[in-house]
Formats: sequence, C-alpha cells, structure tokens
Amino acid sequence: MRKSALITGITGQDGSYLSELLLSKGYTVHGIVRRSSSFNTARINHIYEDPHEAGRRLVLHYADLSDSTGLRRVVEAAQPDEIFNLGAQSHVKVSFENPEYTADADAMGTLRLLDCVRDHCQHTKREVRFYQAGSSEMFGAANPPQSESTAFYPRSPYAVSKVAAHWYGINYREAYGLFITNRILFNHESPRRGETFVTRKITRAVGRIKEGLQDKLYLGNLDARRDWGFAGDYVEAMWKMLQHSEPGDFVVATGEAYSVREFLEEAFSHAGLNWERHVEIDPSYFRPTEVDYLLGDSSKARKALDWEPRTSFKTLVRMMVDNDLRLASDERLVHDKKYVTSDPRR
Ligand code: NAP
Ligand code: G4F
Repeated sequence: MRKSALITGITGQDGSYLSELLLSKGYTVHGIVRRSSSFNTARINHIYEDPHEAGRRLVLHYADLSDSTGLRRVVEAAQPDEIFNLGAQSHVKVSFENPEYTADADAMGTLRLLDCVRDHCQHTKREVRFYQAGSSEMFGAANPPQSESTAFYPRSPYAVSKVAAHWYGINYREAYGLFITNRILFNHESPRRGETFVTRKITRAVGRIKEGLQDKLYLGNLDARRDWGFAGDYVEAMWKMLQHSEPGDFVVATGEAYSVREFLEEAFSHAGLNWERHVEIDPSYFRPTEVDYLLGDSSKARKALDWEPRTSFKTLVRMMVDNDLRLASDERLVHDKKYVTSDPRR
C-alpha cells in the first residue's frame, strides 16, 4: 500500500522540499493551500499535477489552520499515515506586529489539527504519525549550546506560540497515546527561503547590487548569531523522525553558529563585492526582544536517526548567492526590455 502524507504549509520553503522527498519515496502527498488573491504555489509548481489526471500523487486542498471544520474535512479525505504540521506565521519580527494572528495560526492551529487527529484515530482505529515543526526560537535567551534538555526561554510572540504548540503535542501524546514527534529545528535556509528572512534578504540584495538594480541594503542587528543549515538536509531529518520506532523530541542543527555580519561577508565576497559599501543599519528592523545566540547540539538526533547535515555554511551561502545572481540577471533583462518598450520616445 502506498503511504499517504498530509503537509500543512506545503507552499512554504520546507513544505516544497519535503513534498519532493516524499514523492520520491512513493508517497501520495496531500497539501493544504491557503486561499490567496494571487498564486502562492510558486515553490511547488514544478511538482504540480493536474486534478484531472488519473492516479496523481500530489493532491492540494484549500484549508487554513484557523478553520477546524476544513481541517477535519482534509484529514478525512487524505486518510494520512503521516502528518507534517509545517504551516505557520513563521516570521519572528512580524509576530510582534501580529501577535494574536500568530498565536491563532501557530499555537491554536496546532491544537485544532491535533484534535482532528485524536478524533480521526479514535473513530477509524488507524495510527497517524504527527510531526510538529518546533523552533530553536523556543530556546530564545537560553545559553548556547541548546539541546533537548535546555529549558525554553521564548523571546517573541512567535516563539511563545511554538512553545505552546510543543506542549500541546506532548500533552496529546501522553493523554491519548498518539505518535507525536516534536522537532526543534535550528534555522535552515535555501534558494527557496522567503525573501524577508535575513539570509535571503542578503543574497537577493547581492544579486541586485551586482546587476546595478539596487545600491543599498538596510538591515537590523548584525551581531545576532545563528546555526544555519540547508533546508534540503533538514527535511530528511523530518521524515526520519516519523520512521523512528518511538515518538520523541529532537533538536536538529549543524553545531556551528555564525553572525549576520559573517553571513554578509561570505555572501558579498563570493560575488566580488564589499558589503561595507552597501549595508546600512535601519533600527526599524531591530526586534523589541532579540535572540542573540542560537547554537544547536543535535547529538540525540544524529545518533537515534543516523542523520547529519551534508551542506556546510560556505556551500549554503554560495548556493543561495549563485541562485540570486541568476535571478537578478533575469530581472535585469526584463528591466532593460521594459525600459526600451515602455519609453514612447524609442
Ligand atoms: P514558510 O516558508 O514561512 O512557510 C510557512 C507555510 O505555512 C506556508 O506554506 C504558508 O502559506 C503556511 N501558512 C501560514 N499561515 C497559515 C495558516 N493560517 N493556515 C495554513 N497554512 C498557513 O516557513 P518554513 O521556513 O518552510 O518553515 C516551516 C515550518 O517550520 C514553520 O512552522 C516554521 O515556523 C518552522 N521552522 C522553520 C525554521 C526555518 O529556519 N525555516 C526553523 C524552525 C522552525 P503561504 O505560502 O500561503 O504563506
Ligand atoms: O532571518 P531571521 O528573520 O530569522 P529568525 O528570527 O532567526 O527566525 C527564523 O528561524 C527560526 C529558527 O530559529 C524559525 F523558527 C523562524 O520561523 C524563522 O525561520 O533573523 C535572523 C537574525 C535575527 O537576529 C534578526 O534580528 O537576523 C537579524 N536581522 C538583522 N537584520 C534581520 C535583519 N532579520 C530580518 N528578517 N531582516 C533584517 O533586516
């Protein structure tokens, strides 16, 4: 029998890599897509299958983590063996602007989905394995290195919501015997990373500066340190967690941390640029409470899951810069063509 997986957040960075991985392993993949006035499926267009095709293995459903009736309908339709709850308002700075929405999507959304699963398992007597996308932000101000035994000290509405979701997972595991695995992933990036996260904001700017499309890059705190891995490596750990014999809580990280300044240095110099000529500090990007230093100790996951990251910091930065140099060069062509065609004097 083909396995069925349901992914919330399939249109996001991780959702797109995870879908590719699960399809390559023979799964039927069901994904939850939010209704939007413009297309929000760019990251999964290359694996999209027409609903009129027989035997398709990628099935998209409109639903939202704020709507439990819709979630129930999707769970019934997908009959999933595995659920990956990746959907979230995932931007830390935005969570200070929209705290209530963030709590609704990230904490309450997880609770809604867990409750669907609880009823589904009770009625059908099926086992559904559930993966909860926790975050190193939950450690917040805790001293590095952080591991499964480090106490949480969340520093943003986003992080508080993720801590709540984490504990909902543990409570549902203990109360109803459900297979719920909490992962605590440290930052992971890729050419598909959202463009307002600092790494992609930097690599997009490198490309555009190189092509003469912009000159300045405005950033906030350059001293923050993050443990940055590659999203493609991390979705393998996600899948492995649900294949493990026991549910549990796992930290996934590279074990190396770099500052935003070091990321800048690596990215700009790879394109032959000097970041100090282009970067300016805009205090509006500072956070009311910052997380200064995240560095993960993932020994438990490495041992139990036989997993380790394959992509180094340097390779990751270069992969992102090379991708964004290509994008900027395409943008330059469009820009130049537009100039010629839209100028009536030409
Ligand atoms: P992302 O690119 O921001 O994707 C988030 C996904 O959630 C998108 O598909 C988004 O849909 C969807 N979503 C947002 N609100 C929703 C709602 N109310 N109902 C249903 N779907 C909703 O995030 P990511 O980087 O792939 O991260 C995946 C998960 O891991 C998130 O839960 C994030 O908090 C967590 N995480 C990420 C990292 C990291 O470094 N990337 C580290 C630790 C934990 P749209 O496309 O329509 O916006
Ligand atoms: O790229 P960031 O926005 O990522 P952050 O806050 O670490 O959160 C990401 O990783 C978490 C895992 O630890 C995830 F749970 C979460 O969903 C998200 O994926 O910011 C990284 C650092 C921060 O210290 C921030 O203050 O970069 C600093 N920074 C400096 N200037 C900036 C900027 N961040 C952003 N987004 N934009 C700036 O201009």
